[in-house]
Amino acid sequence: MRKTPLDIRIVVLVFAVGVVLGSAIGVVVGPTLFARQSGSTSAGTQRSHMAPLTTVTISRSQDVFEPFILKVQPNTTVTWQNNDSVAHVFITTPDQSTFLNVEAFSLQVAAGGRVHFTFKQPGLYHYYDTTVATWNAADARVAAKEGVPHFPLAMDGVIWVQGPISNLPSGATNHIPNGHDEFVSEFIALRPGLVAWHNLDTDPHFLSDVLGWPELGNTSQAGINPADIGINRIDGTATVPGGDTINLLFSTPGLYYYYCTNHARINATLHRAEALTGVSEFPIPMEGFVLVVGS
Ligand SMILES: [Cu+2]
Repeated sequence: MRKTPLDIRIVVLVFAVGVVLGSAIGVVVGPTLFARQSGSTSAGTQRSHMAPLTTVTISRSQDVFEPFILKVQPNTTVTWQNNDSVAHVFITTPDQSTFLNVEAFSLQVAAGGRVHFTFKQPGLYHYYDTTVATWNAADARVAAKEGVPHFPLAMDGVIWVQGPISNLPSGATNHIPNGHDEFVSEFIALRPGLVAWHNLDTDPHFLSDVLGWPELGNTSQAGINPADIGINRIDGTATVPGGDTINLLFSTPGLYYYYCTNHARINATLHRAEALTGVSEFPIPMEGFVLVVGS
């Protein structure tokens, strides 16, 4: 027991020496190398289960971002590691709001290379690869180009920067347009409260969690699908005059990723919803996100 204060003093001394040496090296080698050095450190430490995950991987010949959803804290530098044999170009979607794509980015990463972006503002960032996916402006969705390895899954991804967002409502609505197998808003954000989904389509639609989140067993990813929303049926106009509405209470803050079990299925390897053949918006999956931000 008596050894403890001594150990702390040694740790403090070692830490102080490290800080002094570190700043000296930083001054000598200059900011460019220093920045690159910190980037490779974060990529290296993410192998540990306890370190926050900050890297998105592009595997060879897959044309998907892994993980599909990455949660980070503000001021985190995210690295995209391109293990593919071709370059990739990816940008945020044109969809912008107070919580979505607050800081737009456009990045390019060479084959075998890596690229970084530092996220300062809390919110959601939805991005896609412009060479193997397109932006469908009518649906405001990313769509996969035919022939990609995981078709109908598109090469898109979501970065969730956790933190407070001002002026969020305490309730929200979404609906399913008549004749469309999709939710009109892909992304919704609110303080803990009710979200109402109204079905203006003829046939029934369902809401359910996409299973498998948080993936990777890394505690830094906790908060993605923090509570089970169950399987919720919303009857269409063929059954209920005017279509049915369901209200779901989101009391636990987090990012909820859901899909319609009637018009999409879960890809268990990538933990994503993929469109079923024959649905109206194919290859766009009937999926959506609800961001619940606590105070
Ligand atoms: Cu549906």
